[in-house]
Amino acid sequence: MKRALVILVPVVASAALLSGCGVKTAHKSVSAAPVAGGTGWKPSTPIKVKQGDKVVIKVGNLTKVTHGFSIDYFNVHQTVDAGKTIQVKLVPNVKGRYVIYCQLHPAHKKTELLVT
Ligand SMILES: [Cu+2]
Repeated sequence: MKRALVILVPVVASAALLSGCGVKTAHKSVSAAPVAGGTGWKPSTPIKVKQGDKVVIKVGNLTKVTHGFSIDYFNVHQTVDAGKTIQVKLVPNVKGRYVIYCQLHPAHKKTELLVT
């Protein structure tokens, strides 16, 4: 996973170049929510997007505490307060499975961004 950080800069740069070029926008939503035995993401299935799409993820929080939303590869590290919604935008230019996790709670169940 060390290698991902090295590749990150060109990915972000090309994402900026692509925006506004008629790229398809994919709207997704996921929320931090109570699950059996703790906190997880709803839906818990991977968020599926296509390589090169402009992805807008609405991240909600159905719990009573602040949660994090992180995807290391795309340098996403945000927080969403209880009952609030944030928008996370990214253009995944590399296919793969990327872990989505809460950086505030190690026990928070993870999900994935699946780029095909
Ligand atoms: Cu959390």
